[in-house]
Amino acid sequence: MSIALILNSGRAEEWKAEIAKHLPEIKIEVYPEIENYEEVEFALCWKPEANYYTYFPNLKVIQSGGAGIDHLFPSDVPSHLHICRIIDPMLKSDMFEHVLTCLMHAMKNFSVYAADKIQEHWHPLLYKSIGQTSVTILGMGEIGGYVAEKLVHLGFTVKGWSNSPKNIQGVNSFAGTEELHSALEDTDFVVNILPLTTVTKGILNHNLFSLCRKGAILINVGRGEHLVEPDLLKGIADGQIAQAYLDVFHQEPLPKNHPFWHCPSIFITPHVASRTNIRSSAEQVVDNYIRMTQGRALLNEVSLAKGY
Ligand code: NDP
Ligand code: OXD
Repeated sequence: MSIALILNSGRAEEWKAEIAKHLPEIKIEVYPEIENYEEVEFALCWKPEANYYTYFPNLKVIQSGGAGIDHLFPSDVPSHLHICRIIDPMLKSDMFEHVLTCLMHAMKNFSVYAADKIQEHWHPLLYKSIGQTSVTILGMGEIGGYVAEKLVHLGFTVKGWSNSPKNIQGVNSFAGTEELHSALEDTDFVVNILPLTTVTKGILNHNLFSLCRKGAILINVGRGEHLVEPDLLKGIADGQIAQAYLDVFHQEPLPKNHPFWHCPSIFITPHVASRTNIRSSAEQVVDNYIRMTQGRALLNEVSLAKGY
């Protein structure tokens, strides 16, 4: 039995060293340097190539190296394989810090002052305080629910939207397509932390923007394919969306000549909102490997039917 690491993240050696600390007697190989494909029962993957799961005839468990599993081609994976993902406190707290940074950057006009500095222009603006600011979070799962809770503690007005209603103190919960309108109306910021599924693909589009207050600000930390890019550019041109903070893109790295690079109202971070902390996440990966060998229930398994 062996573990294959199929990681297009440049972090394979780091993962290998951390897993080996817990499983010193197990063979851990970095794809494509696999001695015997038949020995592999467990694969830790990040953005593998299509059909990767067909290379290993005895594969049982596909473990995502992150929270999302959209990069694993879940709709193609045969149903006898199990897909698991990372749920880790560091993923949640780092995401909260990233979202808070975007919120405060916008509320306190820092991008305007950066431009003013180049012009040596002294021009005080009105700013928003936390108590005057409302945020809607799309996706109230492990990460979105945590971010919502922390923002409420800071004094933001928070609404959350998910498939099923949530009961988080201070958060106004909305569920399902029929309540999307209520979740979005009269909110200053829309933060997308949904998983990418066949249902959520393209959800950040013209229709959704038109449900928002004019001048709302979008923060997308979910996936690039949630966003219909031309609709955002049009929304910004029309003033419906005032600014967008984007961490994820259809194509990563964002291509050199992409219009987002040149739009002053779009702020770009290179998919760094919350990176998997390998040290704090390795234990659950190791635990899942052991559970698989013992035929026990796996941790953080996703539903192939739901796609998340
Ligand atoms: P979870 O699976 O825990 O939560 C998903 C949430 O989305 C749930 O609340 C779920 O509702 C809701 N949801 C799913 N589909 C729909 C739908 N069609 N309509 C309404 N709500 C829906 O995921 P995590 O919180 O762990 O992670 C979310 C995503 O964040 C990841 O999939 C990944 O794409 C992204 N991410 C991005 C990172 C970055 O650095 N940019 C880092 C980490 C994650 P319900 O609760 O009712 O099931
Ligand atoms: C994740 C990510 O899904 O980093 O964990 O995007």
